[in-house]
Order: sequence, then C-alpha cells, then structure tokens
Amino acid sequence: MPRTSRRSARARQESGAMPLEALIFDVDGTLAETEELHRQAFNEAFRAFGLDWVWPRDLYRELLGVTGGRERILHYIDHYAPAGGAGARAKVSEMHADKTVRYVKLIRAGDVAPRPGVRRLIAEAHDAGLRLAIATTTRPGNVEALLGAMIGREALSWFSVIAAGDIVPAKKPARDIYDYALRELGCAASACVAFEDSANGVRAARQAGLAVVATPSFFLSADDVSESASVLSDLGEPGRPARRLAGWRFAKGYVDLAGLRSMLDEANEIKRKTSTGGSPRADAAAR
Ligand code: XBP
Ligand code: MG
Repeated sequence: MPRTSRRSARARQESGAMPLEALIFDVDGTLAETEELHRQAFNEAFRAFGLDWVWPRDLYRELLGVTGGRERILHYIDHYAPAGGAGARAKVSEMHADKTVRYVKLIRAGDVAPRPGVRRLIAEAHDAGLRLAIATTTRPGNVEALLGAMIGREALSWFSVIAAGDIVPAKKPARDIYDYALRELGCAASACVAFEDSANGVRAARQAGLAVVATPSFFLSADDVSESASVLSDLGEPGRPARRLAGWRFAKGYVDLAGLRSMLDEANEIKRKTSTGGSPRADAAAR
C-alpha cells in the first residue's frame, strides 16, 4: 500500500470509519453493454433449434426483468406461448448451452469495450491492494471471456472471487449471489461497494447490506435504482466526467477510491443512524 494511503487508512481507523476492502462488480450492463450480444446469441440459438422465435429489442428489454438466460427462455415459453414452446421446454438446457457457446464466440470476435471508467477503477483498486469480486447471474465462462477480451487474461487473476450463474440457487433480485461473494471474500458488507446497472441487481446488493453505485445500462435505463448510494451515467474518466443522476457526488467527477471511501463512510453513517433511530433522510438531503 502506498505511504499516503497507509497514513489515511490509519486516520480512518482511528476515526472508527470502516476501511474499504473490496469492490464487487456485476457483469452484464455494468462492466460493458453486453446485453445486445446476449440477445443476438439467443436469437441465433432459436434459429439453430429450428424455432422461428425472434426477440426484438423492445421485447428483450421486458424479458430482462427475468434474470438468467435459461429462466428467461422458460418465462418466454410460459408467458408468450410461442409456436413450438412445449417441445422447446424439454430442450431448454441444451438450447441455453448452445446460446452460451454463441455468446462467447460473439464476445471473442467482437470489439466489446468496457464502459467508461471500468478499466481504470479496476486497475486502481488492484494497484491499491483492494480485493475484487464478481457477482453475476450469467455463466462463469461468459465472465472469463468478457474479462479476457476487455481487460486481458491477467485481469482474471485480479478477481479473488467470481460468483456467477448457478453457484447459488436463487438468482438476483435474491441477495444470495452477494452473500456468497461476501462469504468468499471474508469481508463485511459495510467494508465493500457493489456496482450494478439494474433494479434487480441493486435490490440483491442492498438486501445483502451493500452500498451500491448504479450506472444504468442501455436496456435498463428506466429501471428503479433509487436505493443506490450514487446513480451515475457511468463511472467517468479524468477529463470526461460522469453525469450524476442521484445521490452521492464524486468530487473529481469520476469514481475513484477516495470518493468511494467517502461515499461508504456516509452510507455506513446513515445505516448506523437508521438502526439507532436517527434521521437518515435529513442527512441524505443535506449532502
Ligand atoms: C444479466 C442477466 C443474464 C444475461 C444472460 O446478468 O440477466 O442472465 O442476460 O446470461 P448480470 P446467461 O447483469 O447479473 O450479470 O444466459 O448466461 O444466464
Ligand atoms: Mg447487470
């Protein structure tokens, strides 16, 4: 840890503030705008299985309310009664596995760029010795392909926990994937910050007791993420500030570790006051 951070870490400890130990990232929509590639992969898989199903963007936006690709296909069969639904139901796992292969190919072939600030913040956290984790509904193979394509293979080793897919029984908005990530990290929720793009993701992280920075994504721009400590257009970059949509304002105009520490201190203070009967609303309004 650099000397200055060590000194400020000591000052924070003396003041009773919780040190920031780990950052936990959602994947789809948060690290990169990947849902369009998921959509294409679903449509390709349907064609490959002889189905004339097509998920256009508007329908896909609706279907994103159901997390998990396999669950999403089942929901479509049950609620939209497409032709061939009964037969497809029996093959849903096979069809979803095919979709996953196609998605990974699209990721590897395509030019998927991280959202603004993602690569910078991950590198800053890694250099500062913070732990990094993933908490996502998508398949672990998809996460590896995306991180590899986006940041480089070495970035995978920076993440000490990759909590993904069916590793827990209930997907977001259930809190399970975040509880799992916290357990594996060995960190208290009050020492971590989660990054999300969707209402389901924010709900899961908040249920697990985490402070959240939300950067709503293309498909989910209308989601209710108001439980987040900060809502931004993206994580921002030096010279290219993020637009603040609600909540905590990052002094530099972009999300960095210093800003996250201050945001976390405030979030923990609000939590403490709420549990001791203080007035968090007045505090939040004053910031
Ligand atoms: C978003 C999702 C995922 C993907 C599809 O996950 O809901 O289900 O759309 O992935 P998150 P799979 O934002 O939590 O990363 O087909 O692999 O399930
Ligand atoms: Mg997401």
